[in-house]
Amino acid sequence: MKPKSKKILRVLFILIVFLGLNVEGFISQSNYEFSGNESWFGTSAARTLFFNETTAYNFIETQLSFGPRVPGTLSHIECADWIREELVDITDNIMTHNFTIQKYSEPSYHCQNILGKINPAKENIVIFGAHWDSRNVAEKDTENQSSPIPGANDGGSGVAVLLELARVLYAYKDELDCQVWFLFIDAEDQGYSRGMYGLEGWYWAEGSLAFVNEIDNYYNSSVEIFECFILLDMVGGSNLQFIKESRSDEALHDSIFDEGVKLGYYEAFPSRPKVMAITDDHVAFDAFGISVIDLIIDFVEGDWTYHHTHSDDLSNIDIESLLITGLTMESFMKTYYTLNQNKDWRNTDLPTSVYLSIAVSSLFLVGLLVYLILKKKLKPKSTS
Ligand code: 1BN
Ligand code: ZN
Repeated sequence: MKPKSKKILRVLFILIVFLGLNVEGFISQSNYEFSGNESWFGTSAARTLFFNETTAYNFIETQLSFGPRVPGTLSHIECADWIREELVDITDNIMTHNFTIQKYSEPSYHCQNILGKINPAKENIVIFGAHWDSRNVAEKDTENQSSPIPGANDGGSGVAVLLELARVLYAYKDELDCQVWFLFIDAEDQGYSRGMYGLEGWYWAEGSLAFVNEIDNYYNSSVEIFECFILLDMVGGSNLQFIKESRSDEALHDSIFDEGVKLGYYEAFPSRPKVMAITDDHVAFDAFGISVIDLIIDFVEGDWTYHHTHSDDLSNIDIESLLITGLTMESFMKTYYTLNQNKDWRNTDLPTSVYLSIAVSSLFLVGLLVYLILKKKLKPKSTS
């Protein structure tokens, strides 16, 4: 091969490698596939988000000020009225789903699911849900097991994040390409555990079941489509670490965890989360055919040990956990619902970045092949 041809080939080879590495680098950066400690990125990305953790914390405080939100109590009615009042300025319309629960010869209880809608004229619907009732017993405490718990985390935190999320999303609702429902679910937390019912004979998640049974009264099934149901339960405790709830949709789970990691929240959204099946408000929505996720901690063996005890109070709320959850939810909405990127969460296609990486790698291999062929062809024939 002539020295000039050799030089051209060498330059060509270096160019191919350089281009390949750069495009790969750009792709992994644009998808935030970081490794190691990248918290600087979390700080800068978070600046474009508006979720305020102090506002959310104050929402928990207000709920606790009513007393335990147990169906059949005045505190329960007062809290429902307060949620509706809060929704007036941060949603476009508010509906109440009234229902009753009556078991055996027990009294009948009036319950209410409260729904606040943003952008009700849009076609696709994202639902954020949280239960707002609190448990009537403390079966996991060593004392006063028959009296109700404060429910700061179990109940209070989900409601608080939903209200603050509604406030921030409402402010830029015109940029969203979907409806957002904020569903405050009653009667979730009175089921049977360790020999005790919250309210005699009640199942877990009665409120979501009642709502889904009558969901046709809240949307027009011929023009509106459900995107997903995102349940927040116990999102405000210290040492926040979410699990992979096994009924949750894989694609939705992965996208939400990726969103958290993108913001630098590696501990809250671990790469290998514990897998657990939890009976919660997402079950009824899943059975209805909506993609769901239950964003929840391991309340059985995890680090937050106050579940269904009297210590589920403000002293065991970590304001940072409210921020982590709120920012991740807001970021998720910005990523998937501001650019007409509505996604089919049940379709578990590989992410675009994977296809792009494959395309770039193929390009690199083709280039390498061309180089090797040309090198062989241009090689001067041996004269001996
Ligand atoms: C989850 C959070 N649950 C109540 N609050 C449901 C549940 C609790 C189901 C304990 C089984 C046992
Ligand atoms: Zn509970």
